[in-house]
Amino acid sequence: MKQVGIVMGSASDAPVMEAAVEALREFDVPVEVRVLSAHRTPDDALQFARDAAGRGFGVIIAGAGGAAHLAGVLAAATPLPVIGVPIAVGELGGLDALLAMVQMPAGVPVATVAVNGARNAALMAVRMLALADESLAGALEESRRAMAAKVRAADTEIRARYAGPGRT
Ligand code: RP5
Repeated sequence: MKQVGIVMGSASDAPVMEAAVEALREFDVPVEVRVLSAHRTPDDALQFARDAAGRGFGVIIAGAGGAAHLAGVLAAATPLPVIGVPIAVGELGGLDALLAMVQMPAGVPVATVAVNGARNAALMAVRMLALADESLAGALEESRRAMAAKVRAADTEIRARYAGPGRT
């Protein structure tokens, strides 16, 4: 199975990005987790992106906060899909990172998820890999069924909790 690269701009991003690692582990998708900074170690970031397809990666997830250029820089140097996770740090609460990631120029796409949306980034990566992996597609369907079952159980519980006479 293709692996997923989970890249973050700083070790301080790890508490947010761990949700992506966890979600991918739920699906037994192999991951490599790195700290590579578009600003502090740009050569390392570019080298990782250039080598990624040849090393068996299928998708790269990139999380960064503030002036978040990491996902865009990686996307510039690889044909692989790059999913960006804007991380909430500092005075602007993640809006800075969200806008930096989502406003990519035409020709270099970054699929940006919500601020701190690392789990959804991982689930998007699973959906991408599942297109060419039947067993992963089956696991994804099972997980979607389990999620729906949980919501239905919550619906049953909430309906029972608030059932009773009321004004019509
Ligand atoms: C970004 O700056 C990193 O992705 C991180 O979110 C933020 C702060 O980094 P540190 O100063 O904590 O290393 O490049």
